[in-house]
Amino acid sequence: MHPRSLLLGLLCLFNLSASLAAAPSPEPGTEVYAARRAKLMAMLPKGAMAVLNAGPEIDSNSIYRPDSSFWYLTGMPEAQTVALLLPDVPVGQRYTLFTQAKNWEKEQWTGYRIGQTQAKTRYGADIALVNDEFSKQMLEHMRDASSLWLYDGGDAKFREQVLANWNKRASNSITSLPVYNLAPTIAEMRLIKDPTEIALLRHAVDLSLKAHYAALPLAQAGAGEWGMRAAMIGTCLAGASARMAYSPIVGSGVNSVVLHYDAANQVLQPGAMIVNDTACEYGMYAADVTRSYPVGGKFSAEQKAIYDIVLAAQNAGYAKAVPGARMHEIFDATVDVIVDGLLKLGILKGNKAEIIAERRYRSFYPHGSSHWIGLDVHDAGSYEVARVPVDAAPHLRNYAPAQAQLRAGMAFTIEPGIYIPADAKDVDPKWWNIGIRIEDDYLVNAKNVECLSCSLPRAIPELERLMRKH
Ligand SMILES: [Mn+2]
Repeated sequence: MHPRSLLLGLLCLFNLSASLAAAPSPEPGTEVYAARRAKLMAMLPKGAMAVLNAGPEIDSNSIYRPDSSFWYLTGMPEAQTVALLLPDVPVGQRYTLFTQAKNWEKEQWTGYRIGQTQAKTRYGADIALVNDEFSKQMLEHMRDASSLWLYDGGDAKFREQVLANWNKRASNSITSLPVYNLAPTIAEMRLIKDPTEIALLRHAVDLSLKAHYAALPLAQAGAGEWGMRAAMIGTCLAGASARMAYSPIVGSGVNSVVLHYDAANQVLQPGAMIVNDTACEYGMYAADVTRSYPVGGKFSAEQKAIYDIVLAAQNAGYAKAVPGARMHEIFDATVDVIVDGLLKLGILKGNKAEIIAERRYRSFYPHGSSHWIGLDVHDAGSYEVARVPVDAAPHLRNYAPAQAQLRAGMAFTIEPGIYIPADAKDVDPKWWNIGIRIEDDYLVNAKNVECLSCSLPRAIPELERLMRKH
């Protein structure tokens, strides 16, 4: 290697690591959350009262993660927190946080609690009370409220308690006292990412690419799926991820055709196809990135033939992804390319229009092309599904006829795939156990749609080169 190219290479490495320096994931300022709450409160009718729960502690074995919509409006990381929003009371009294009481004897075991002082100074609450106060306060404010907007964060017990009290009051009222689920309203806000969110999402994607680079050279015969998984988790956590964006999928051979295989306990067999669908969470934001390549890094003719179709499908989807485009146009474009390609290889047989109308491609392409990303890997926000037969399969209800139009600030994936299981009916065995998915993350800007993750190579020669580097 020429000394200058070595130097350039080192500089590139340095820049990559400098831009992803292992800083603790940032806390956006209280003004960011205050602005979101103000926007939400402006949408609520006069006399509304909104109650939000941070969500239950599900797993004592991992770091507590508050519900995404709760976080979106509060930035509060602590369990057993409830937020009360009263849009019509004077400024300075509209936002109450109910949090755990400070208690050193308990904190010594399970960690410092935020407490009521910091709930105000660090998290912007107008009023901060211990969570034991919630029931009493709730009843008091219910007397003045004319509608209830509830977000339970997945805590069914909380929902029942709040609803029981509201319904008791409503049943004794001569005017109607409606109760609404707040989730769709917050979801529509979350669909359009603000600059703070976009910065965090970009970082989550960049860190995820670093994880993929770490895994590529480990795809060697005799090694384990777990080694690739471990390298990626290690990269994410070393980059200050609190957790992965989702359970990593590193499936080789027979597991490459299983969409959500996450055991990662098989030995890599020479030449077997690997689907690696792994990404980091950063600052609560989830990336979602998939690359597929064979163990040892040399594509067979059959693997290459399928790979080229999937890559062409993804590019065709991206070509449709312009501001104003409807979500289903992306999916339709991927289906068109995949059906053409599989017909040409003789894996699908028959008439193209019939195959598409009967959705027979689903034997090999059983999922949608796209979903929103953000605080959740399958992020909140409607796809504006229309014209769906009542008996349609769930994935069709979710994706295929999605009328949602791409608007600036939306973030989503394009992830076509082809999966040919062993014993696939009427399919030449040479195609069996080839599973390939290519998934990238996209951001809608004012005038274009930007691929955030496409610097991670997708072309076969580049992938082969990266895997040989070992
Ligand atoms: Mn995905």
